Amino acid sequence: MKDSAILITYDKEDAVKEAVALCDAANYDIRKIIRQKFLNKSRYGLGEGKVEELKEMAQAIKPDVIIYDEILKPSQNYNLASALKIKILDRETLILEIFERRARSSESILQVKLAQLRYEMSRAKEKVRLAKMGEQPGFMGIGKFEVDVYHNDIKHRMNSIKIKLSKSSRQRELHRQARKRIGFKTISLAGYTSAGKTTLFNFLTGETREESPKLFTTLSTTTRKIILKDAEVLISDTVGFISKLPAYMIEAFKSTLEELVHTDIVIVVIDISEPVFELKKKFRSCVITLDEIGVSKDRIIFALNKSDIVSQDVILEKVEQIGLKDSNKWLSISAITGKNMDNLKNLIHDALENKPQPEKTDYTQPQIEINYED
Ligand SMILES: Nc1nc2c(ncn2[C@@H]2O[C@H](COP(=O)(O)OP(=O)(O)O)[C@@H](O)[C@H]2O)c(=O)[nH]1
Ligand SMILES: [Mg+2]
Repeated sequence: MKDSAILITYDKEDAVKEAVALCDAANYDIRKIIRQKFLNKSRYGLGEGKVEELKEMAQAIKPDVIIYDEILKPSQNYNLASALKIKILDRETLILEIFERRARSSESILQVKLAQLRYEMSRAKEKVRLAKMGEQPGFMGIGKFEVDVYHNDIKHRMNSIKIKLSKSSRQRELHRQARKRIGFKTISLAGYTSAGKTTLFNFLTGETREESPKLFTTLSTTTRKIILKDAEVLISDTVGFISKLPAYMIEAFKSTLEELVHTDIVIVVIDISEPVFELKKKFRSCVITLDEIGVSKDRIIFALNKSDIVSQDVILEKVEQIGLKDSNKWLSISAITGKNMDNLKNLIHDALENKPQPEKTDYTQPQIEINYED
């Protein structure tokens, strides 16, 4: 059973779509969406009138959580939670929950834990201040802690995770995971949130209605077996790239992408209906990140999705602008109408057949920093 949620986000179509896709990735069932021109009004993150409205709405809907698609200060979170008597998740907590759900290897679990502690650390001071003011006794269970004790405790936990990480066995686990899949070629869907990965996944898996074999359910809840031109292949939906990702989450994010390293083909799903500026930025960040984690270029296919709402001329123009013009590894598709799906399958099939030997990549090398923030 999914937990239910009321989602508060911006009054912009793209923001709503992204927020909905994030809630979906975290497995929340959205019962209601509140759109706001501005988020982060001082006391509650919302205007007081809106809070009253939300109170009534929450009484009727009784959601398990309220998801607030922005960062909330501890005081705002506390005020809103007290007013509504419901757990509040801000955008960063939501993203961390998604990573937590997706983390599989011990390294990935540690990376996510580390990011969660960083989140806590950045809020520790204010939490302690709130607790000390006596206004919020026992707030978040830290009322009895002194600021230094609390800080040191988080620091201590972070350090012990860092030590474990330095000894972790990512390579070994990845190989073990790869061995489990032996006998099957694998395809993974990557790309930004709301590009249409899940829609494409459902289209491709819905066609054959092949049940996931028991063996693979332990690998991932989002991996299924499909028939691709008479061959059985495994296809996985992945966590996806997230725009406005805070810098401290980047390692945790990358660790959730590790399954891509041993996938035969990565389909990067791109929302071609987005403005060129966004498109370029996202395209670049996908390509760089995949390269960093060790996915070689010849294993990537670009699926330019949502072509049902963009004219062919515009698509070609955008293809040129993102620098894909001379590549034969892209295709415009529509996961909704099914446009070009047979061609996509052919392209995947051919890529699987001609799959070159995996390149040797040293994953232990430090990686170049890139800025994922907008
Ligand atoms: N017009 C159009 N919308 C699409 C297409 N594929 C997905 N969408 C919409 O884009 C939004 C995000 O899709 P989703 O599959 O959840 O994206 P994900 O975050 O990448 O898994 C949803 O509202 C989909 O209905 C497409 O081919 N055409
Ligand atoms: Mg999805």
